[in-house]
Amino acid sequence: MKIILGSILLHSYLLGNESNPPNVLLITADDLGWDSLGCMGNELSGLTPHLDRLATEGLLLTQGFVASPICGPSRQALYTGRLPQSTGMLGHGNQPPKWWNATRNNSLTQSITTKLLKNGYLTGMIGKHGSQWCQFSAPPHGRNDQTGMGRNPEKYTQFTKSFLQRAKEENKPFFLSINTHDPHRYWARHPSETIEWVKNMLDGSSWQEFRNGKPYPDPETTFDPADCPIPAPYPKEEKIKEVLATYYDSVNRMDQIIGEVLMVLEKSGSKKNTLVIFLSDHGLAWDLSKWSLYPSGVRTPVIIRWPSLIKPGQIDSSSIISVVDISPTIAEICGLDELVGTDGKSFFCLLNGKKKAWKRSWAFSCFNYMNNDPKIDETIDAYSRTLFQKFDQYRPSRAINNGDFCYVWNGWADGVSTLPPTMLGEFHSLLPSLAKNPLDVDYGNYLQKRDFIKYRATEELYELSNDPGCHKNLAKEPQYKDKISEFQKSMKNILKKTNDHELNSFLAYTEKSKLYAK
Ligand SMILES: [Ca+2]
Repeated sequence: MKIILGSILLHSYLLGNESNPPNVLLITADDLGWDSLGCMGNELSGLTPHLDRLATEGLLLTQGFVASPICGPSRQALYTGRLPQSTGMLGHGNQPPKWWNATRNNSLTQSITTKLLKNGYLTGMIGKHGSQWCQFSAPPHGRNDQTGMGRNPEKYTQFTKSFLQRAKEENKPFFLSINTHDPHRYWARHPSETIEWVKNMLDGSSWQEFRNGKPYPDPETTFDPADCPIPAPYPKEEKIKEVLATYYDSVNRMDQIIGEVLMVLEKSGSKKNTLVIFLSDHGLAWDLSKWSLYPSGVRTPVIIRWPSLIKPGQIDSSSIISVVDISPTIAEICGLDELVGTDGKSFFCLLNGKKKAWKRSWAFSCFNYMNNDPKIDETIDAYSRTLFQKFDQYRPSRAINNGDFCYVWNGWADGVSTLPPTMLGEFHSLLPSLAKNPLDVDYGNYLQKRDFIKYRATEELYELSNDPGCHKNLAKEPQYKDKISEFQKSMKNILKKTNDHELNSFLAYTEKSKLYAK
């Protein structure tokens, strides 16, 4: 009762004389690196004009972290406010795994979309999926033919227009989730982005052809590779710039889609009382980013605009937020009671100028599965600490990021096990040819890096102020002993609190490492 009353009071306070509850427009990018926006410091001219403008109209939080560097679990955490170990949504394929279901259940998990729907909101979605707990007022527009494979601005504009119109006709506040597939691979004009591939993706559906014969236009930009910044994990090589130019073209097409959707919102007259939130689901689709727990894999900008409350032009570069905080924040702003079992908390205080009240000092992220094969899943009845040895798609890693340091524990990295081929991407395959004549003399040995990507180290620590690309692992350096203990303690706490299945394995590792230290 107390909570409900609190919500109502807060609601009235928030809205002042405004009698309508706020609308929510949640926008996600797919596989967008944290530093690939102009407002995040990317110097490529004309890259993301619409998102840069959105940031100037509201608050840019530069230290956001997703729960997992892979689509499925990252998006599940966004909508439920729960970490993967709490929902059992540990990766792609069969989820939760049979062994997870044997000891835990997720029957209490809630999603923000379902809660809003039950509280009178019109809820909708276009593009990449939400969560099994997400209910919408109408089936989500998720199919490739409905979105032009997530790359056709026109499809997004039309959908948004008719959705906002419906909200007006039904006199309801709305929650709309807009999800672009850009800049997910294939990046623009990739040789594998053939009409055959498109046909396969469209699964027999017909489409209206653009000039390129595809159901979406080529990006309006063709960035010059010479101008393209190289993110910190990668060597300064011409070949890297060449490939990344096509990524940046795809980033620009993503920005175009978002710009058009924001224009529809503005024209509808709902801009002032609509909370707009933008974030990425994880980093760009290369080794050391996607599938990795370094900032390049899990850090995301979070842009929030809400003219009714948020002062424009704010940049907050110090507050750490986790993706699991987003749904609790939406719930508070919309006057709902709290989501059950959430691992996050509302950061409303960061929006109304009461920053001191925000207590989060680090964010937890994890990786579990690439793809859990149903047939193999059927054969595994119980979790064991050696599961990763039996099944190369299970590669448990845990991380804590606090903006200054990145701490990673790879439970599978025993010096023998490797990442599966499905988690070795284009950068890994480029390295041998680059190694023949390496141009970046400061980068280190390219072939050693290739091995590192494949095998990793059990424990990793990076000091980001002088090593933003996470190249120098400090975990075994004596002067970082206290820092390591501090991170191990925080890790133990979060694994215990969330009943993480890898807790005992982590405890065994820390005990063993203590013995070695003696
Ligand atoms: Ca993704």
